[in-house]
Amino acid sequence: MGVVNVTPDSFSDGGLFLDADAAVEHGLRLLDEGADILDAGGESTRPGAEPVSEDEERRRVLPVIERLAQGGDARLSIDTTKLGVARAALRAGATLVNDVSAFRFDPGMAALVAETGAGCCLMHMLGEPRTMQTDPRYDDVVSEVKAFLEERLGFAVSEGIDEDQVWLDPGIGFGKTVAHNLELLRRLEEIVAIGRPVVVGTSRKSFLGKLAGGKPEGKRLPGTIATNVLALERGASVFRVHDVAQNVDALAVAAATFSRDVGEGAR
Ligand code: HH2
Repeated sequence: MGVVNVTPDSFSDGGLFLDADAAVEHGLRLLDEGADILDAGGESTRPGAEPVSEDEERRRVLPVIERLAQGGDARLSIDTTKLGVARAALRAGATLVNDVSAFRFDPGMAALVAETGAGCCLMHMLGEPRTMQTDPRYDDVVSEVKAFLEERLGFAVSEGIDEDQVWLDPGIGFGKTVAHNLELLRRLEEIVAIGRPVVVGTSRKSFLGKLAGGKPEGKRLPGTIATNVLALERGASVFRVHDVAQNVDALAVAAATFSRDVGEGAR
């Protein structure tokens, strides 16, 4: 899943693709690099981010989704917590709603997903973006995230969403310390055991910088790849990344190794 941030303030690429032409061009490049899904978002969820109005969010993402949808066979995902934005994006050609609040901020989102037959990704976050990194605490982060995701999956199904349409995400970096993120990755199998495809989003996140001696966003690709390979081995299915080409190569090699398929080149 390639990230298309149509925002001025995303933590690693804010302002680069705010213009619709630049965002579409970026999306097409990510597809060319091997992305199967493009995840377009018009509101940053970085720690401390200020909320964006619905009108502004629609203005940013809709032209991008409309134009990418005309392009052909890419699966388009809308990264939003707002019902109005999700509805407009699904009409414009998106088929997946990536809601980092897991339908908590707007419970009506579940009915929309049910009605349209879209897919959804439900992610764990502690509270909300403005405050989530203020001293996050858990007794057992993995059990608590797992219980949250099971409860949200139950809510989605009770609202009429086909269980097969639901993906789950432990929400790396969303109200978690470095130790919490590492524990979630180390014990990812426990989240996978819920039985739905698991999405992981470690790409360029700050814990990778901290673990590598204080690297800035642009230098966190090696850390991103390390976590994605590990997550693949522990059963993750979808990898949300900014740097598609490099992650695709790393995951292809890792996947071939895990299945002991040496591939044509090595025979
Ligand atoms: N992370 C971000 C945004 N959306 N969605 C899912 N499902 N999982 C994630 O881990 C996730 C997400 C944060 O990354 P980014 O979009 O690059 O930053 P920003 O929120 O600042 O735009």
